[in-house]
Amino acid sequence: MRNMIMAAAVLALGLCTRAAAQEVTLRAVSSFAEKTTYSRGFERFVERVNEAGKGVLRINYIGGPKAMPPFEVGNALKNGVVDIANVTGAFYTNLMPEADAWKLTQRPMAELRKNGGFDYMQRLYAQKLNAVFLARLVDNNPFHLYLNKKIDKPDLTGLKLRITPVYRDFFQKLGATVVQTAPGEVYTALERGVVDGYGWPITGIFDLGWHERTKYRVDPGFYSAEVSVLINKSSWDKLNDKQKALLAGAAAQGEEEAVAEFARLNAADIERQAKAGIQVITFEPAVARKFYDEAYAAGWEGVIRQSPEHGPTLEKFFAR
Ligand code: 173
Repeated sequence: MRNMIMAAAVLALGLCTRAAAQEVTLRAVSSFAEKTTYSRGFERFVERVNEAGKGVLRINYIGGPKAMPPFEVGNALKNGVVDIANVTGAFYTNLMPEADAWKLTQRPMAELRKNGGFDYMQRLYAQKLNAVFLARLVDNNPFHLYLNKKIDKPDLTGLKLRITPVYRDFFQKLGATVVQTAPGEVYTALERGVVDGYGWPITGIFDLGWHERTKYRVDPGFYSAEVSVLINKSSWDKLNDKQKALLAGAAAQGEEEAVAEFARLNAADIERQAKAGIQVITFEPAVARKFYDEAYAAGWEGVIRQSPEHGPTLEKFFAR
């Protein structure tokens, strides 16, 4: 009898160890088109995890907006329809309006991870998105206004612009009429003249051919684009320490690389835009300064209006 119990115990232990050692597969989507600027950092993250994670953990990258509409990615992540998402805060403001505040950070992520700002957001991700924020893979990458009609001052009255929540408050404050679309609809909107321009970061307008339909870029840029890798909280909690360390390691590496990577990409696309004949609209220094400051003022007003509870605290952590 004693031997049988011992044998059963050994067997059970063996099964447990084997279960714990089994490779886990996580389903992932990106809210940006595959192999374009805002998916590349994430695709590098996936490659690193899958390379280092053989036999331990595998990310099954299902794809971009062809697999799932960008504005539905937050919901799919929250509900566990996918385990991992590459997505920007503006695409899930319906679930977590505070996520759009990442665009307003004026401090590096390394500092936010120390000053309490990151931890504050991480709690909101758990509460509102049932998610864990792993890494910001896009940073140091300003947004711009791109136009097909010339302006000589920061007055957007009479212009119809393509937006996401990133630009809404700012462009409206300057008098624009706005229409929200996913990135995948921008080309057609420009082609048909449905919009006179659009908001987008300094990089990536070549990915979907928008340079063919863009006459002007307005300088200066404003804010700092954010795209991050998130994981469903239940999926995360089920992982063992080794699996968690694998994801956290690749995430940390990606976040560390973002600032320098985008410094390089920004410079390259500024040059490429000039070569493509896109003209730069600038304002005199005092007007440019006001334009820039108004962007932040409108941005924070918007965040605080949508989240009176958390907006003011986020401003203290994020702003300079
Ligand atoms: O313009 C957008 O679609 C948008 O909000 C965004 C955010 C981060 C990176 C690129 C685009």
